[in-house]
Amino acid sequence: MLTDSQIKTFQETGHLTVTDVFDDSEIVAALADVKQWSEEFLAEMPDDQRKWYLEGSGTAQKLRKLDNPAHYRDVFQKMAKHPRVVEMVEQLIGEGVSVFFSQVFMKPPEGGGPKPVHQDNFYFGPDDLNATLTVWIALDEATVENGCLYYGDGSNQEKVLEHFAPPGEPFNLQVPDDVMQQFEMTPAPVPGGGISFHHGNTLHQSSNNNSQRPRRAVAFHYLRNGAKLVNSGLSYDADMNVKVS
Ligand SMILES: O=C(O)CCC(=O)C(=O)O
Repeated sequence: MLTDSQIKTFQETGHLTVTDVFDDSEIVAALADVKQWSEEFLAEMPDDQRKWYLEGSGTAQKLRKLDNPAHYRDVFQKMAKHPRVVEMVEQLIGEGVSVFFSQVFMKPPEGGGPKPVHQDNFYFGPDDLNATLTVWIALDEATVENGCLYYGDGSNQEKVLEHFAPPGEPFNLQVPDDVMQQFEMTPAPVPGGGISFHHGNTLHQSSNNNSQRPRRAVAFHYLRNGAKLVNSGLSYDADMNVKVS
């Protein structure tokens, strides 16, 4: 359960870190599943999806993400429905929630590239900007060296800003440089098994993995039941929705 002071921090800064939510055995099971799923996915991936899911070039190409773990994989569905997580999510966006989209983000050692500065609500386009919440769970310890998230404190109080996608990268929606420079981005390291929560309007990014260690994380994107995605920057498949409470 979140304290009043944690809820205040979330409301003021647009994000909140909570450590020690998942224990070692839960994280080990999640990482084993990521490994198995990645191998299956790579073996079956159609050519037209390579650009979306792989990064790097030639033989150094690496899987950068897996979509909808909360829908496809039992271990992740269990994490998304973990009573402690659901209680905290409901404290932040209200009772009765679903996960409409989820992603495993991978940054391999000395190879995982950056995620540019963006607001999730530009991607999602909800009719109520306070009805979405991202729960980002560190599967490895996330540090400045291996590519933790950075946040623009207080940017949750901004409107949804204009974003653009660089040529050939429709998945990398981002705010223009002059807008980005108006916000100081501060790192939010998270120990393995901890959570970084962020509001849909909070500007955030992650940097390269410059370390010898992987940086893997799962993000569950919750929506309060009854709210709708009406103006999404990308499309979200309603069949992937997982009702949580
Ligand atoms: O894990 C990352 O590097 C990016 C995560 C992100 O943008 C998100 O969870 O909204």
